[in-house]
Formats: sequence, structure tokens, C-alpha cells
Amino acid sequence: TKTVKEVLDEVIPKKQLQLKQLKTEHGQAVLGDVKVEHVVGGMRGLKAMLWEASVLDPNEGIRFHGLTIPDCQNALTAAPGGKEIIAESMFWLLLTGKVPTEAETRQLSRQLAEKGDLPEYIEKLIDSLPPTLHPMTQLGMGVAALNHESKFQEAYERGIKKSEYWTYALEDSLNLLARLPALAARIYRNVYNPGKPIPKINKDLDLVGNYVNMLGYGDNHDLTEYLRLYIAIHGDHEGGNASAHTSHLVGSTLSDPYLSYAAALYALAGPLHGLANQEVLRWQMNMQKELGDDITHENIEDYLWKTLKSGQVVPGYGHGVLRYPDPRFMALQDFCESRPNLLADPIVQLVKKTYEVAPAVLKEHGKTKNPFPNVDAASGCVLYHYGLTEFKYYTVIFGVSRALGCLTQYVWSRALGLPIERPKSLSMDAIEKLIKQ
Ligand code: NMX
Ligand code: MLT
Repeated sequence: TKTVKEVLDEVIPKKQLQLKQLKTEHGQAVLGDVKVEHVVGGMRGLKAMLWEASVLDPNEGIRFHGLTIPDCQNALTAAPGGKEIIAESMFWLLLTGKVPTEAETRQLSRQLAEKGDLPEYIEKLIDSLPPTLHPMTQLGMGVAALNHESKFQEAYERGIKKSEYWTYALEDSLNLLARLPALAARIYRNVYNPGKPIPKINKDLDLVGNYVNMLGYGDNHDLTEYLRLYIAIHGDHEGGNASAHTSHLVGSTLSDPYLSYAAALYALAGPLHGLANQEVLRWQMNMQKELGDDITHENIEDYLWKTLKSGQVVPGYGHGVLRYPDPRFMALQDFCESRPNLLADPIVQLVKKTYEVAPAVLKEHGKTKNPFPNVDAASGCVLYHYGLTEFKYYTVIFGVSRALGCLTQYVWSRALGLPIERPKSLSMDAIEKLIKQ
């Protein structure tokens, strides 16, 4: 059984060669035009970043190294006694481009579990924060402060060769990934269950199994399975999304993996990005309160129009790239479809019924380029059903997950020797001058 580092030792030289050939043989090839609409429109659709682990197709959604979510559900190892993809097998796939064997997956689980305890200074830092501080702010602070342990930063200061960067980046990435569950669980405990003891990490359990245990829901097999799936499929969504792009930019300055991921978390904490999962539940609960037992398609339609006419976005709908229902939304809906107790839950029903109405309303409204649900439309209601009702915490779970993709690219960016990101900006006057030329 190989370690993830040994597999990377084999695949990195091939990718380095591929990049060299792209640069030397195709450096001047054109991938698209840069239009004024790109510069003033959030660079939507502009092909301007290298990102290895996944590519997003507007219609079929995400593929991780070519594999769709159902492909991953078939190919990747589940936890003993479970069926869903686990974070370790997804991380291995993202990082190496290869489907890990069961033995490789289990070995990575153990490696992470052994590194999972928080240093005491981090516990003290998190315990000192006011419980009213948003859990995402706390998570970013904890991740940034973990850079006290950064092997990458230590090695850089010592003076290492560029070709060695990736090995330290990998070490930091594994350490950070291992510690995220304990950090995220401590925040949950402090904010919602002060004083409650947190179970110790079980070395025989997978990363998410331990996370759910530390959150206090370890005896709930269905919730554990749901979170395994959730964390695996939120892991990466190509490079241009705001959190991945942020970590890529910050990492390109050779800021260490901890700081670059902390930056990503603060992009994830915006309501147009990861915080939408908190907003969806708030919005759906308000809808439920207002409609009471009278939940019909017509009433939902009226509620949607009320939201739109008040100038707000419908959270969980629309997307910067996708133009069809998000396959991650579909995978989470499928999880519910196979469980009658979940399907019977009023909030799960409300999310389902909203999906039956919202696309037509958003089409008629005529603004969004994508009237379909994104992953956030579905992710919170299942957590709510299982008793994880504190929706201000939901984006933290996304934050545990997105590390899989961001840290993968961090390692690859260093292995490929990618340069600092520094696009050219223009003022409006400068744009006009260029147009006239
Ligand atoms: N409800 C109402 N209006 C919308 C929605 C929506 N769900 N989505 C887009 N629009 C509007 C958008 O605000 C813009 O209006 P204006 O011209 O007045 O600025 C117009 O439609 C065109 O926007 P698009 O080009 O379709 O979308 P864009 O790529 O700019 O933004 C999102 C993508 C995801 C930010 C946007 O669809 C949105 O705000 N959705 C709701 C929030 C959400 O669910 N975010 C989660 C994304 C997934 N994630 O996990 O990160
Ligand atoms: C994501 O998972 O990052 C979101 O769907 C947003 C995006 O891809 O732009």
C-alpha cells in the first residue's frame, strides 16, 4: 500500500512535463477573448486560471478528475458499515487523480486521525472567543493561528529549493485537514453546548465519522452518512469559485497553506457563496412560519415573488457557471428520496416543493441566467431534520469540506512552480482609451 506522498512522487513529474510542453509549445494559443463585459462583470466565463482537481460543465455539473458524483459514489471507498463517499477517498482522488484502494483510504484515515488533536494554544484561543462571534469568523481565526505549526513557512525561512516546496505544502495540508474536525467541533461546542465534553478522536474512524462524534451526533448513523456525502461533494468546484480562487491567490504569494485557507474561509462566509446554506434555511423557515399549514404551490409562488419584489435574491438558486440543476443538489435530494423519515419531514418537503415552483418563477422574473437550485438549496434541511438546527453553523461544515479542493491545488501549485497571481487591472478611462485605439 502506497502513501499519498508516494503516489504524488510518481504523478508530479508527468504533470510538470505536461505544463512545460503547454508553455513551450502552446504558450501563444488563444483560449478566448477578453471583453469589457469580463472586466466589469466579475470575470464570469473568462478562462484565466489553472486548476487541476475538477472542471465544471455548465450543464452536467462537476467532474472530479473526470468522474461525476455518481461515478465517485460507485468507485470511492465508503466507511465500514456505510455507503457514502468519505472525505479521505475524495481527497486522495483530488490530489493524485487516482481512485484509492480501500487499504490506501483506510491508511489515510488513520494518518489523519493520528494528527487530529488541536494544540493547546488553539483550544485556548477558541475558548477565549465570545460565543456570539459568528462560527465562520472563529473557524478562520483558528485555521490562521494553526500556521504557528507551518512546516512550509519554517522550511521557507530556512531556505529550501523551489522543487521541495510541495512536500512541505503536503505536510501542512495533511495536518490542517486532520485538525479541522476538532477545531470545527470545538467551535460548535463552545457556541451551542458550553461545557459539554468533546469525545476523543477514535483512531479507527474516518475523518467525518470523528467530526460527527465530536459534534455530539456520533450515534446517528444517517446523519454521519449524510455528512460524509456532504463533505465529499462540497470538496471542490473547480478553481474560479470565490473561496478556491481566494486560496489560490493568497497561496501564490507563498503564504502558507493555513493562511491561504483561512482567507478562503472568509470568502466562503459571504451570503452569495457558502453562507447561502445558512440563508436558505432562514428563508425557508420564514416561509414556513408565514404560510403555516397552508403550503401549496401557489402560496410558495407568492412567497417567491415577495422575496424577488423586495429586491432580495432567492438563496440557493442561480449560479456563476451552472445552467442546470446542480448535481450536488440532486445527490442530496436522492439521499432524502431513499429515506421515508426524511421525506416526511415538513422542512424537507418545503425544500422539495420550492424546487417544483422556483425555476419557473425565476425564469419569469428574467434576471438570473440560471433559474435552478445550487447545492445550498438542499444541504441545510437534512441537517435540520437530524437535530443540527443551528443554521449559523452550516457554513462551517462547508468550510471543513472545501479544504479538500483548496489544499489539493495548493500542493499542485507549488509542485508546478506556478507564479504569483497578478492580473492587469484597468480604470474605466483606460478601458475607453483601449477601445478607441
Ligand atoms: N434570485 C434573484 N436574483 C438572482 C438570483 C437569485 N437566486 N441569482 C441571480 N440573480 C440576479 C443577480 O442578482 C443579477 O441581478 P442584477 O443584474 O440586478 O445584478 C442577475 O440575476 C444576473 O445574475 P447571474 O449572472 O445569473 O448570476 P451571477 O453569476 O452574477 O451570481 C450567484 C451567481 C450564485 C451569486 C447568484 O445566482 C445568487 O446571488 N444566488 C443566490 C445566492 C446563492 O444561492 N449563492 C450560493 C452559490 C453556491 N455556493 O455554494 O456558493
Ligand atoms: C461552489 O461550490 O463553490 C459554489 O457552487 C460556487 C461556485 O462554484 O461558483
